[in-house]
Amino acid sequence: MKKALITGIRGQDGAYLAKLLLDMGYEVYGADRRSGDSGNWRLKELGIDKYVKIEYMDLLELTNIRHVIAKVKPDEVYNLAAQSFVGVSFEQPILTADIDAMGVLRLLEAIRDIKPDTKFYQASTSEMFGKAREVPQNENTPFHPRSPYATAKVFAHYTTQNYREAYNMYACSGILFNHESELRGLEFVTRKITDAVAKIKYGIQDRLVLGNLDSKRDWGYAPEYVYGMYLMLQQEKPDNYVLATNETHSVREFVEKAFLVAGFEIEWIGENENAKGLDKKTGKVLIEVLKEFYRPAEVDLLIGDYTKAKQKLGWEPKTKFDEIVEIMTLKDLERQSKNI
Ligand code: NAP
Ligand code: G4F
Repeated sequence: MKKALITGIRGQDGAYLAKLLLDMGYEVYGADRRSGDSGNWRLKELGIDKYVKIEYMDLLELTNIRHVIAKVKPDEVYNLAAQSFVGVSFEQPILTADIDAMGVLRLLEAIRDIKPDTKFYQASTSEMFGKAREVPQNENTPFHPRSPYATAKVFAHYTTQNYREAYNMYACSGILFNHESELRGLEFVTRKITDAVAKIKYGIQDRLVLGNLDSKRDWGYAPEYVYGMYLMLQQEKPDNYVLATNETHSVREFVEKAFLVAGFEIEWIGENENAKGLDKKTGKVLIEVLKEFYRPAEVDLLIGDYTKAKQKLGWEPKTKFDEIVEIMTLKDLERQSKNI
């Protein structure tokens, strides 16, 4: 039985990856920084909270990481833990760097010292491309990070690559474009939208307040992306891979589609920060824009080229934009109808 240690087990990707590996017969250990039982909702929704072995581990604490690596002796480590919200990284840049950059170095050092044959996956991100130098972006596109989150992730990405080259460790980096699901955190724009649409539908919320409606993302479906992470660790040699859909859509399109799923047609008036979205039938304002939700530096357009993952891993995205919006909105409508 293979042993996997997943950091960030209680996050969106951690939960889906734990389910996938358990289904494959792995013994799954989850690193948890003691966020309490309320943080267990994803593992509960997937029905796996009883099957994951929890180890208390915080990426800020080197001795703690060393103890867990020595105790579990994992075959594979998937490092998904991060301060993963770009917006907050502008408010907490030092904490973000400590977790997302130095935390990875701590983890890699512990593995190198204690169990160097461990296969390691690092959760890199399309945010590293930032003010993108080319469209679409692939594994060789230069980085131009636009947030403290992205600069920390660039450090972690190069550190992972360096441990591969310097110490011959099996260390992979998955450069994943945005991936969403019913288990996405409420702070991210997609789930913020689908949750609000459902609450508006059931009269619990009056309107949805957003930032930049015109930024564009390459949104895929999270369960498919965690399968890509697993595939990366099953190859003969470690490498970097982009996972994406090669399609891009704006926040505005996401809003329109999600409201449509709930039976509202949106009509826009005004531009940029003065934009408003009205219910075409009643004229009621359902969407407003607030400067507060804009970022000091924005990533305007992301679109990924997953050719290498397709050729070398046989990985391809299946669920595309319309279906993702529908799945997420229907799930939030169901949650509101049951008052969950
Ligand atoms: P997420 O839902 O925000 O989960 C992140 C997890 O990291 C949370 O469970 C959190 O624990 C944990 N964590 C935070 N700080 C920690 C610390 N100091 N020590 C230990 N654990 C800590 O993120 P996600 O969407 O699943 O993303 C997984 C990873 O992929 C992240 O590294 C993210 O940056 C990266 N990524 C995500 C996407 C995407 O679109 N989802 C795309 C590219 C890359 P608590 O539960 O205690 O808060
Ligand atoms: O949903 P977001 O917060 O995701 P973002 O910044 O793209 O980051 C996510 O994907 C990355 C992969 O590229 C991950 F590395 C990262 O960990 C995270 O999972 O914002 C998406 C876009 C941004 O351009 C933002 O400015 O939506 C825009 N937006 C507009 N209004 C908003 C809002 N974002 C949020 N969170 N909230 C708003 O009200």
